Amino acid sequence: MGDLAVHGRAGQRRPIEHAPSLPPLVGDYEARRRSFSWEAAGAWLQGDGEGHLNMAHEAVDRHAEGELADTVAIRFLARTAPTTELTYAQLRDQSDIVATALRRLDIGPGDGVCTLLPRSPELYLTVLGTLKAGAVYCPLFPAFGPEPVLERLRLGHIRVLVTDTPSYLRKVEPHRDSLPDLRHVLLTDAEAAEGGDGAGGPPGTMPWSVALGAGAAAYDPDTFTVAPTRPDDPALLHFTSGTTGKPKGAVHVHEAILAHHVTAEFALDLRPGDIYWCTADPGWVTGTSYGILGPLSCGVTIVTDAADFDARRWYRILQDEGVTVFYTAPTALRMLMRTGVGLAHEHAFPALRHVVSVGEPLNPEAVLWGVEAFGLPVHDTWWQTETGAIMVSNFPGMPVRPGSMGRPVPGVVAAVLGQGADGRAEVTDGHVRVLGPDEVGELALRPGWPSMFRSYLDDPDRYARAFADGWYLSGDLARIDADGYVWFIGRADDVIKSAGHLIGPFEVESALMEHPAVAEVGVIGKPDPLAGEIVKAFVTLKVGHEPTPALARELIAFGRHRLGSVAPREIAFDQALPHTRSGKVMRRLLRARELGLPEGDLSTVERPAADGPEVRP
Ligand code: 6R9
Repeated sequence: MGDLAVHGRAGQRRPIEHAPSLPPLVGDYEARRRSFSWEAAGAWLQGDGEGHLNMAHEAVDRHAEGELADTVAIRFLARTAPTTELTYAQLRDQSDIVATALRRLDIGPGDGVCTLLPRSPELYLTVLGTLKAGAVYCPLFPAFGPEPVLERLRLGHIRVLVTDTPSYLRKVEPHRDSLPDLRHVLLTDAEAAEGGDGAGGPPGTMPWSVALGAGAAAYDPDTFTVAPTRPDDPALLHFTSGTTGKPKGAVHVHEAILAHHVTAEFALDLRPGDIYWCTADPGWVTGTSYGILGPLSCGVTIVTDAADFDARRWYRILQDEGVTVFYTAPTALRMLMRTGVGLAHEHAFPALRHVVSVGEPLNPEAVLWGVEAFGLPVHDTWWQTETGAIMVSNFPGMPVRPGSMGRPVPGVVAAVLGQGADGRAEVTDGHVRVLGPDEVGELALRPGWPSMFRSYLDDPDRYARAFADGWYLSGDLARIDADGYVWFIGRADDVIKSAGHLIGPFEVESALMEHPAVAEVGVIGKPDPLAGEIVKAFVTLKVGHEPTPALARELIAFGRHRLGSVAPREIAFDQALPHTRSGKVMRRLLRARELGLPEGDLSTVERPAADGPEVRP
């Protein structure tokens, strides 16, 4: 697919009353790329002048004294309660108080602090307070069941958990004895008991309000100091689930904030004055890097919503809050698409300037739907828990190539490496093969950006295996075209080998997505005596379409017409596909279920696949 010329709002289908007043920041990508160095970009960091650097200072405190002091840093939309706000100055003071409260609980450098919370003021304050105390912040998906919670609390040697009473009682309390490292549980909804001295709530817990009250009483703004952390001291711990085995804890350090900042500016186009909405779950790496730290470092106003997905509510937020930059994920976009573009057109988004996506392949169909719904193409970004920040992006102002993830962030070197038999990069005598334009192999990056993970917690071997010959190996297959655009093929684990062809699931899924009845697709390889594997597609339908054998036949013909021999041979209709909590279609699980294999680690599954009727033509 060719370039989509997107400069400003030219070519949109709907009239927009207000032209955008801000030209994109990146401007000339080539010039930015040539002149960029991390060292020079580091001049943005304030530090304390003595070699110390703390993320929370760079994200918040640096704005709390100057022109942005009274700017709203975060607007909290609640399900039913009224909206609340914190300015940059208030966010600084309140996170100082949380840091003071944590210190009073004897929490300091290196200690792990977890949240098991929905998007709420307590979550944001815990993140910043933890960093200010020099401790390490670790988010958990609020919808996690007991097992993944306990496993991560144990693996992370977590000392403090901030959560609410129902979550605590159900997920943690019955196993508290097996968590010797867990010293404090702070409950955001518990009340202090009458005449309380910290009591209230279940035994072994403390109301958040009591801990905070003690912090507030001890807090002196004149003498408070942010922990003097070093640039490479641990700051964040993000668990990412392997396809099998135990979750990996990727450790990030304080200087990562420079990459969060630079990429939030380059790829998300953020600057003071922006109203920014990131829909990522706070338990996911995106929720931290671009739900909190990156955008605050740019001095924007963040909008957060505590409610679950609801298409009408989302359009209303975009419209009524005057959102200028919207960062979301392909599943969310497909859920919007499923309700039809008419609902989008009942609203107006004159303030919206940039719509961005992350987390899994963005089908060309979704890019173009953005033009229809918002008057803006969706811009894709690619990165991983391990990279900590966006590595590849369709930059604002650069022609978007629908289906491509874009080009490397200035300061990041990407390459595609030749594959061995297992689909991963082949290492011969310690060396890898760097492939040429359009050749398919494993996507690799030259380490050297500040948000690179520095270890997998307690697992040095696994960390070592992520590198070869000076490259970080992503585990994704891709190709890079002659103009430097990176095209996603699939996870190395998900690629299908059929009759001698290597088939990337993304290409097949994108082709089927162009059929008007299709809402979402996941494809897998199913063993076949003749071809090795054949492609099987699991399809959910848009509102108003019925799963019939005739439609299955039509989809197969549609796929064959577009894709030829790599088209799916079997179609199954499902009510819903299994997703991870960060919105990725779990092809591994579709395959395991299809083949009756063990399902492996399911801790991050968002919802089980409904046993929808399977229809074979
Ligand atoms: C931020 C995040 C990383 C994996 C990554 C890849 C997939 C992410 C993508 C994408 C295609 C994109 N992925 N962005 N695939 N196009 N734009 O997602 O981190 O949860 O660790 O997942 O997600 O497979 O390797 P994480």
